[in-house]
Amino acid sequence: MNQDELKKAVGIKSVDFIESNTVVGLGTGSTVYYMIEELGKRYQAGEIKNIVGVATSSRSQKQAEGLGIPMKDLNDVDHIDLTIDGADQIDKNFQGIKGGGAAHLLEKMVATNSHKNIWIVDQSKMADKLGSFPLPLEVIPFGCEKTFADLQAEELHPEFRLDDNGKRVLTHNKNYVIDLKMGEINHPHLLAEWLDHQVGIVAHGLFLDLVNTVIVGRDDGPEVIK
Ligand code: ABF
Repeated sequence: MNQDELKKAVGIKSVDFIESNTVVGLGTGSTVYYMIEELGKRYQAGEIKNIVGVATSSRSQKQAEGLGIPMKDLNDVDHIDLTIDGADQIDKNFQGIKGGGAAHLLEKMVATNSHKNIWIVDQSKMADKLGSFPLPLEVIPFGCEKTFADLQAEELHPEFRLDDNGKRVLTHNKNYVIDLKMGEINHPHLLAEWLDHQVGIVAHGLFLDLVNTVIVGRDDGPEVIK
């Protein structure tokens, strides 16, 4: 199967884990796209009833609304029962890097307010160690050049993420994205701790100790791990 077929297979499989009468966090990305399509199909068929979705991006919000899935803001739900999201890289300890789609701040807000998290990925996302995928940061524009210089001083190899026109990408919250192209991350928890204390950094893409189940797209079918 090609990568898109692997993504579709895990997206469809993940909907098996969504129960009626629950609040579902809807992630962002090309694999999640297939999950939302399948969820919409099963919701419209009455196979899954009485759900509320909480989206991690306007893209997912619009897709779910278009399928008739009732949606609420994170502030308007008591909690989220299950969030299904994609990931950019997952290591052997099921730690993850997210944010390739620049939605990692909202994704982390939803994930940390969810009772359970499932990641759906094609097999290319699995790695022994994190870091070969650049680590995304969301940084406030105010003083961002100072933030950038501090990251350089730590030899974290920062780069502002640019769009096709060479302009700095803006997130949902009108912040910039800096990607750290530092190679293998040997101590993700230590790095996360340091990043969490840099005042200009709103969020980073290290999602540690958050996922309960990973569904990996394999040629012989989706593999459910954990
Ligand atoms: C999302 O999933 C983002 O964090 C990440 O960039 C994206 C990657 O998944 P896909 O390959 O499915 O687009 O949650």
